[in-house]
Amino acid sequence: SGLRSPIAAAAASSAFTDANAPHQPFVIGVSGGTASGKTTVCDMIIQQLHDHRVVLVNQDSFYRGLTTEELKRVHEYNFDHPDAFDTEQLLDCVEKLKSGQSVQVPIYDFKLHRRSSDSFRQVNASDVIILEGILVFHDQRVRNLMNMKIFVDTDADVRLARRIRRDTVERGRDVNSVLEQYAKFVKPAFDDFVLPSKKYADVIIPRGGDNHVAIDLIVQHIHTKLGEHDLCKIYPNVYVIQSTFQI
Ligand code: UZR
Ligand code: MG
Repeated sequence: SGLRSPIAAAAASSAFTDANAPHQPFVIGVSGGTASGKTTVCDMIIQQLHDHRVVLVNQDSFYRGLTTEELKRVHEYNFDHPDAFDTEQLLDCVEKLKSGQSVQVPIYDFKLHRRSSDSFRQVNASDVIILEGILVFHDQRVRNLMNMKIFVDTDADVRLARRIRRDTVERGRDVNSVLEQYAKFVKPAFDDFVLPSKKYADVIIPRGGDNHVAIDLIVQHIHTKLGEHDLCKIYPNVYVIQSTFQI
């Protein structure tokens, strides 16, 4: 019968390992101050990863709905504090996605400050999971699920200008209330919680979505990582066998 080729041997021995089990998705965390360009960076990464299944999970989806009492004093509510999010639920969702299960992500309404009571967004298992939000690096357990952490670093004046435009146009606010909220909550929370979490980043992108070179580099890296995954999946023992066979 003769010697089998290393590849055939690898394929045969893979029957004893779980070669058909899907590899774990690659989890990317994208953080940065409000209106820094996080969503734009994520969209650009997703566009360039068109040959892979990518899902985007936004930390905003995990805002706790406000109680009627809190709604009466919405101007005193701190949406930029880590406690404004249901981090346990976020953790649970990302853990499930990482293990290949699909999840139901809540739908949050920025105008009503409430969660939709009857509808969810179904998110399916995929190759890449991108977790985006101002405080996704805050909780160590969430951080530990990430294979790569990106911090989008944009000047505060640029962010404030964008924030004003976005909140008035898309989220139904008036300029004065946006500025008031910024001074009272957004800026202090950035200094206390967001900026200190920058130290956990693997990559810091200056100028956000304008930085095409940084995004190209990141996408190349993800492609390399996913490629390694795929090779291990098809030939889980190929490295061992290559070293024992004389070709
Ligand atoms: P991004 N936010 C609201 O303005 N209203 C809500 O009901 C929930 C959140 C804001 C929040 C934070 N804070 O600065 C921003 N305030 O959404 C985060 N004030 O969103 O990462 O897209 O900037
Ligand atoms: Mg955004």
